[in-house]
Amino acid sequence: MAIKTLQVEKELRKARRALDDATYEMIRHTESMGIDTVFTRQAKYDESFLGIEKSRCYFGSMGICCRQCAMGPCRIWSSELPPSYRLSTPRLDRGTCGAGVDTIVARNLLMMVGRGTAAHASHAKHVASALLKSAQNKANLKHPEKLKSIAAKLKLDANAKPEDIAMQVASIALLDILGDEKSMRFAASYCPPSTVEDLLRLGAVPGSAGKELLEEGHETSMGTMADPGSLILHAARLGVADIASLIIGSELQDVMFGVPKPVLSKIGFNVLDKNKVNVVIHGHVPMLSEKLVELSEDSELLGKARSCGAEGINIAGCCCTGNEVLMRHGVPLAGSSLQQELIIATGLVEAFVVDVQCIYPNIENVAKRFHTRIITTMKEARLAGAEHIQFEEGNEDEAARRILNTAIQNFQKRGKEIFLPEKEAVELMAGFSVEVCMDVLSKINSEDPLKPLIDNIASGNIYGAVLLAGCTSPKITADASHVTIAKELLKQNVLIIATGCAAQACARAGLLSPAATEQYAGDRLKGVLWLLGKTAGLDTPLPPVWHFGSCVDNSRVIILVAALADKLGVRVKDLPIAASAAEWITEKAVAIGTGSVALGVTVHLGVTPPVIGSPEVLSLLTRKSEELFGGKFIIEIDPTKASELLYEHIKEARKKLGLMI
Ligand code: BF8
Ligand code: SF4
Repeated sequence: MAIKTLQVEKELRKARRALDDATYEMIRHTESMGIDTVFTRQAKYDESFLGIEKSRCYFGSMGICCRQCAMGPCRIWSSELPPSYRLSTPRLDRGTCGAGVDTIVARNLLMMVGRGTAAHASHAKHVASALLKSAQNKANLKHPEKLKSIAAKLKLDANAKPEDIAMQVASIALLDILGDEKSMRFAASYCPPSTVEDLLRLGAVPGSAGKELLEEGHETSMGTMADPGSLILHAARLGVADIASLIIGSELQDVMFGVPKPVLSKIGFNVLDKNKVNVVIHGHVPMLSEKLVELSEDSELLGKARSCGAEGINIAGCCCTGNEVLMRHGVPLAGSSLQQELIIATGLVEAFVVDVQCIYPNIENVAKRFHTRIITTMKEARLAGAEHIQFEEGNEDEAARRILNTAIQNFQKRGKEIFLPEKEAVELMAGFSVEVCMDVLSKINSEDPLKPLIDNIASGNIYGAVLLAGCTSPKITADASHVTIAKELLKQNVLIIATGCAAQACARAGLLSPAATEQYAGDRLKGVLWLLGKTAGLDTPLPPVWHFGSCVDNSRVIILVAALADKLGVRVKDLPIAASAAEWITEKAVAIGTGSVALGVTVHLGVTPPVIGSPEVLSLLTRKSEELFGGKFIIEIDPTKASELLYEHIKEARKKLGLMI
């Protein structure tokens, strides 16, 4: 069965490369200019030559390739491989060292989870170090309330001076990331006690993220851990370390930059302004971008922009850094990770500023065709030909001014090759957070804010909730899987929460607007969204898809889910909820997905994971994990079928809880 999923992917992407009309138009525009993008490169893998498919490597797709040592690389024979592969590969079910297919697949998966966790833990480290520095400098902490709530979770004295709490919180966070600890305090403090019990029993409570990563590096080195079960258990432990790292990053960013509140904004290439200096910010760590947003209204810089003939400075976001500044300031989004090259190809970007993660190396090549200056800002993510303006905790002001000055000076060099698609930018509402939910709910029941939510779930007005998370993928029709799943489930009164590029896909399809509630939500859900909208002081319903932020903000959803499980006295696995990474791409998505499964969440994957070559690993992830952790992966490439499976999962949970089905 397994390899069929690769064929389904191919059929889906043949239909259309991107669901969004504006993206589609930009792809055609770049093709007409001979500019190479992620979409054209993906298409090359679909070509045939003399009847031979130039497909992606099937060994890699199935996870059955090992290049851990110089006796290899080794590739394992499988009856599922296409004939040409079978003929050119020795019929061996082991590598030269004797590693079997299950070891190789499990080892490869653990390494993916490791890299994803390293990315999030490194992000968390930057944020914790910045908080520590602010506390040491006795800098004014803008959001002491949030700090108090973190202190309460960590069982610290919430009434101590803010800088003392900040110092303790940051120190605990840094120990969780780099210390030689037995268990991560953020994991143990934020997960429901029943989950912590389960994880302890299974040996899946992580030491620090760094310690787990060190052991992961050791275990996956040649000739070390060969037991697939132990490798997968370590992946689960690292996944939990990943979730704890998300919590650190997201919670501490709220302390420094504020808890998001509902904001109205837009998404689309047309948020770029022909009359202004356009600066696009892309990546994940929002510390420098916060400053760029602030200084885009600085009178001295605005004066300089005007003297260069521009009407002002326009900041637009891309991917998760974009989500961060959208959530806190309403900064419009130009696009998601997949659109990064297309954004530059509008010819309207003076500076494309990147921090870390999901940055395509090819942006340099696209930028060379225009006047756009690519500026890297963090030591972890440099591009050989780009200008580097180093951001360090504490030099934000200076670095941001240099960047904006560079962009302003570049405005006059803008060329004539400007192109914007016809489709206008789409309006959206973002800025959902746990605090916002509790605030609105407490207006309905101040004594017990979760009660109205639970009552509506119990009655079936909210049949369940699904988190759409992760990336958008060119391996299928980009955006289409998220949007299909959202629309199908909304009809069935399932509330949709979205983060990362998935939220942006929903936004492009108009699902983040109150008007979408009328169009797509089932009647019962519509009633709840109207009630919440009115309670929040709006004269519209809330949108049917709630934008909960960037990928690190998946932690917000975990915190909400933990609160619900706690309140109901049930385990996370018993709740009528699920998650879907329908178009996942990155190792980070694998880490978050694995961590979520370990916490008891069922996670759908809509792009074939590189584990299908091992029946044992496949079974561990899609079946046995449910017995052990309560959560499991569902692999289904067709989004309509995936919606049915997610709905069935929720229905089953409702049945077990004795709720109306
Ligand atoms: O961390 S969804 S493509 S941007 S990995 Fe990357 Fe995937 Fe987008 Fe945000 Ni998340
Ligand atoms: Fe081959 Fe074993 Fe070396 Fe992997 S570790 S490349 S399976 S010999």
